[in-house]
Amino acid sequence: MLKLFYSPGACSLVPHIALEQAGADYEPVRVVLLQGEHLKPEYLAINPHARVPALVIDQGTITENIAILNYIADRFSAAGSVPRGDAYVTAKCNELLGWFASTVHITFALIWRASRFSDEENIHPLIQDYGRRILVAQFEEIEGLVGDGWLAGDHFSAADTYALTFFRWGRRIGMDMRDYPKWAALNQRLLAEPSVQRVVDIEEIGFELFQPAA
Ligand SMILES: N[C@@H](CCC(=O)N[C@@H](CS)C(=O)NCC(=O)O)C(=O)O
Repeated sequence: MLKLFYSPGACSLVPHIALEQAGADYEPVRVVLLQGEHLKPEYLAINPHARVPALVIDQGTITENIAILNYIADRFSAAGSVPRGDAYVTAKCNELLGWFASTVHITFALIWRASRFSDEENIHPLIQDYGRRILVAQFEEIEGLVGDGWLAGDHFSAADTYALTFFRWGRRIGMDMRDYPKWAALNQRLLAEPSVQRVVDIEEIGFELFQPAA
């Protein structure tokens, strides 16, 4: 059976929803980042980079969200991960995932993990402040990408659920998410999906931080 190592509300939410949407036979294994469980030897044996998500399959372990999501897409041929069947739509979804993982996610690291960018503690507030400023521009870009449907293709994909995850993180750092009404509406469409509801329940992360109120 597959095992997905996740932390509640972390970017592992994205493959968690993809597995649930695919109807996969998998075991969700909780690794609570706030309690430092990802730094313990047991978890470092699974992912030496000390990050979630990690997906353990029969052949070995897959880390890195984009690799995991493309594996889920190929293995299950189901919606909710990376669309298959139209090479352009597949590429557009991966394009968004690449930007999210390499840029927007890293902006949150500037805010939450400033020590990763400098060991001089006195400049950490500057790094965090810079992160907050560039995040506004990135969030505006996400808002501009959202239409009436989904971000890539005619069904929700990992691009949508990654954006859902960022929205919640925006609330966590106190951003006024009322500035992004189209994105909030995208969240509502996602939260109406039974697979998304099930994962919110499994991870026990509640619905309120997905709502726009500041
Ligand atoms: N490049 C990795 C990054 C994963 C990542 O940073 N995950 C976060 C949770 S959202 C994490 O495990 N953070 C632990 C830490 O920063 O110590 C990926 O895309 O999978």
